[in-house]
Amino acid sequence: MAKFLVTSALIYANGPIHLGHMAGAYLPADIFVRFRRLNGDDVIHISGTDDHGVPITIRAEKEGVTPREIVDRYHRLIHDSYTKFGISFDNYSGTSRPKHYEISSKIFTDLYENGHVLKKEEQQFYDEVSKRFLPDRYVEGTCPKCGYERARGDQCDKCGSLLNSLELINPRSALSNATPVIKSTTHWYLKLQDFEERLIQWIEGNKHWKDNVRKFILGWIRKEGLHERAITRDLDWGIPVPLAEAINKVLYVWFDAPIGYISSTVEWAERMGQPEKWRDYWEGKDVKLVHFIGKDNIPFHAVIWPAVLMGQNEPYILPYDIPANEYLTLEGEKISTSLNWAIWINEYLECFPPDPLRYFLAANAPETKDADFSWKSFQERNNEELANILGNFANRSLTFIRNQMDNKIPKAVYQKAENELLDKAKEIVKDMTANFANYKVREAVKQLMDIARLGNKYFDEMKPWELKKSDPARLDTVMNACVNLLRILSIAMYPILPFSAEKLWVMIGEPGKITEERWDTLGAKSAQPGRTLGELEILFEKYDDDVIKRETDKLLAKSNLKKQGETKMEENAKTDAPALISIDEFKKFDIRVAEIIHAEPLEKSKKLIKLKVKVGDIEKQILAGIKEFYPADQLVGKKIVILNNLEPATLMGEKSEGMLLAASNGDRSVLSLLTPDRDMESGGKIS
Ligand code: B3M
Ligand code: ZN
Repeated sequence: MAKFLVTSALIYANGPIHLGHMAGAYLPADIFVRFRRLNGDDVIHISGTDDHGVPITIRAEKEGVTPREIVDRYHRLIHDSYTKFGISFDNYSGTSRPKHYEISSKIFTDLYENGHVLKKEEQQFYDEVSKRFLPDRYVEGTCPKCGYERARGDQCDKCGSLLNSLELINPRSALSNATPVIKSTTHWYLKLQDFEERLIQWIEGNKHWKDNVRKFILGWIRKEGLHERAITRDLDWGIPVPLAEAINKVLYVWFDAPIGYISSTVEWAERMGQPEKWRDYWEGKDVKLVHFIGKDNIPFHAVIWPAVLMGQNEPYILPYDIPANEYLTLEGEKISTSLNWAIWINEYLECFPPDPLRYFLAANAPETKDADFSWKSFQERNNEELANILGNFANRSLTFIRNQMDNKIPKAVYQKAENELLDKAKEIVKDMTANFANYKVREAVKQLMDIARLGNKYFDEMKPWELKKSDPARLDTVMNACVNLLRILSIAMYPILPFSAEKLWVMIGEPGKITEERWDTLGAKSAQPGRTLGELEILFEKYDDDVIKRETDKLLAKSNLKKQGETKMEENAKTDAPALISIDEFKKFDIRVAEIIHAEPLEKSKKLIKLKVKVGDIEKQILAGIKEFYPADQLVGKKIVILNNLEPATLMGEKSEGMLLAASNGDRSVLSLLTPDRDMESGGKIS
């Protein structure tokens, strides 16, 4: 059993949360902790809102309310979205609570007393219209590193550089739009250079970090260097700098925000009635501290925050891992809150359950490179994977037991097929362990579907509807195996699809809770024969085109992106729709009934079967990629449908003089040859 302190980034309490946030940090964190808990590890998941900084005060000024009102409103909304989306925090706090002020002041004081803080007079932008200094996002301008025109005073969103606002080209005040003047003011700086050697050694030693994080941060240090950085600001919203001479100065939001991880853990310990218990985690040498964040937060978590921790008197541990994700785009475009090009989680949840989106974001997680969300691919993943594969296996198995077997789990005498089926599933689950442990959720999703596919294949091969008459004892065994496979599936899907997993658990008649199960002993227990199944429900609803169109229309209607021209989504819609053809074009296709007179698998190929067919009086050879779906010897005598006038081709040294027509479902797990509905002569024309 290992011990984990898992944190998710403290999101600014200045607006609702969107699916990019979810994909970047919160969902991967939740999947990880749910897996860890099932694995029997000691884990707490800590987060909260980031209540300070310019993002909050700008919003408050725009609305003419206090920062407190903004923070309270969005803290509630954000927390509610997480809860409904199934993000399972052990504690959710906020950085404007008194405990956080106390701890942050102490952390600043330690650094100060240990000589790591420097006081300096510096030049800063000042807005003469609003009569204020302009920290961070109060100034915008062109990024000196990459030329992006909407860089903010503290950071460029385009290239990720941390900036000093004075470096901005063409600066303008976000308050009045005026060009600011430069004035001097006093600030306190954290001397990052004091920690240079330790930091670099530490980062270089963290070979287990994801490449995108470790390489990024080493490159960042090389480029930016480690020098002093201002950790105070001229603002009236924030934690007052705990020095008598610091008047009207607050701690920089990025200084106090990560301290929120500690104060939220302290709050948790107090809530547990064991106020010192937070030390077991923050000071436990055996504890793995894992920060889930988005890519733009890497320098703060991998350099500045560890430096702050290194400068403390308390024996805090350093981060063990920082599995930052890349970005998620939306319909091919960068998510933008200012242009309202985003899907807000609270709005999504008004129309859909959480699991389909959890599934999509897990299957398309931006783990090592950017990934995209589109409503169309959401529909495909939901309908073709969740509903057609996973949901379908559960539904057909449990419906059969309900309708044909008294709704009770039958007893079993397993034969080779059942042992193989369940062993294979357990083998896959074992492989999933390493993927969950290494934040490779995309891989885990594929494996989950593989288990469900095994189930469907077994069901198809065993043909329970035939066994009902021919061999009722065998039928008992088969359906018992299906329930046991569903039992394994429920546990395996729980980290990603917790709501559906719990539903399925009840449907297969399990009396306890999934969370009482253990990942490592999964499959050692089995479904109790004789137990009655729970009420059957549809696990995953399918979404038809109307629903998806409603959502894309909604997205376009509320966004300002459209005003800037056609979106990629609209362009794609044009090219995606199959082009219309005329009846004359269709007439060019010579489609005919053909009779298979000979079939043999092509040795050298995994997919191809060599067919001899008769089309009227003519015999021809066709190579068909159906080996995985039909044994060659069952094909002879079948009447099929072919495209007769396809240009001949040579495949693997064999000629092919036509194409057989077949239907397949989206993931090609099932393929079905088209055959005429009535007996037809070969050569019959199809029109
Ligand atoms: N609030 C930035 C963000 O929301 C910042 C993260 C703080 S994590 C300690 O992306
Ligand atoms: Zn830039």
